[in-house]
Amino acid sequence: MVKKSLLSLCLLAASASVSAQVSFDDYVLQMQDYAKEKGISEQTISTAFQGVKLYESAISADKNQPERRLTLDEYLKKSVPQWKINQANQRYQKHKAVLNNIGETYGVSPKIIVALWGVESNFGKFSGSYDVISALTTMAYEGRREDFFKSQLIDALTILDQGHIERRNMKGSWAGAMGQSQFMPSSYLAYAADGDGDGVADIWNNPADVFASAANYLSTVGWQAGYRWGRQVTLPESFDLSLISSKKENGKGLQEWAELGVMRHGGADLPVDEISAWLIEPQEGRYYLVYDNYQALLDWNRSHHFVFSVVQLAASIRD
Ligand SMILES: [Ca+2]
Repeated sequence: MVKKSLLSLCLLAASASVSAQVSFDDYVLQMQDYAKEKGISEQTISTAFQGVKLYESAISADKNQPERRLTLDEYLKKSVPQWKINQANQRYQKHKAVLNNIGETYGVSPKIIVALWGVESNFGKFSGSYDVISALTTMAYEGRREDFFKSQLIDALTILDQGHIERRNMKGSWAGAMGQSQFMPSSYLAYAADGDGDGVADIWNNPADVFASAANYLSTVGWQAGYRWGRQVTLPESFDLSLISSKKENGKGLQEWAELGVMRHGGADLPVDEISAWLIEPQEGRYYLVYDNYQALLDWNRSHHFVFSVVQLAASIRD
């Protein structure tokens, strides 16, 4: 009896966590008030929320993200297939002049820009067809990360308010990542840039704007022109593995690593440079010393697997 009532209490609690909120329609009204408080114009609010809808598919996508963590090799096999390498090379050749120009302006590697484009949206072919205002409102309503998505929603409304894109063209992923660079609205406001000089940062349709926006992002978060992202290394026997860290703050100068016996993969000496590096092990038994540029990519997406996809795809591009 006790057990049974406990069980029904649990069931009640479980259903309450899903639907304790107001209805979606009422939630939309709350968001409109919230947007007004945040200074979004009446006109934008009235048009932006017209026809806003609950995306059940976004909620299930959010709940069904893969749980099993693939090894780095398994992940790279899926994320950097041969056809994507071929595409990256074709796109690089096609847009070479623009890419080199933008790469020079921002001090960012053109190959990394193309690789980001490929990993994020398959070179603009898959940038998401969700209505961004609806997707963000849905994710805020779902509630798992309500504060984050409410803040992204306000940023999306700000983008509309500032006239960067028309409401009906503001498309993205189920989580609200927009355009060919898959920028969240906050990233758009912080980093979107105009690559072709027409005064608009159109990350949805214009490759030059996509490249400039990605380059602007990386250079702003600390990309160092002329440096690589890192390199695979070999550790000496009886190395202190507690020095492995996923945090840049635990970096040391290359010279220090050399004194600890760390070598390039294959056994040659590390290069001599003042640059700080930190030691990661993205797959068991495989070690890399990584630099500021790795951190810049990690800032873009906190997944080490993501960063390795980008650098591997970039490395496959020939001049
Ligand atoms: Ca433009």
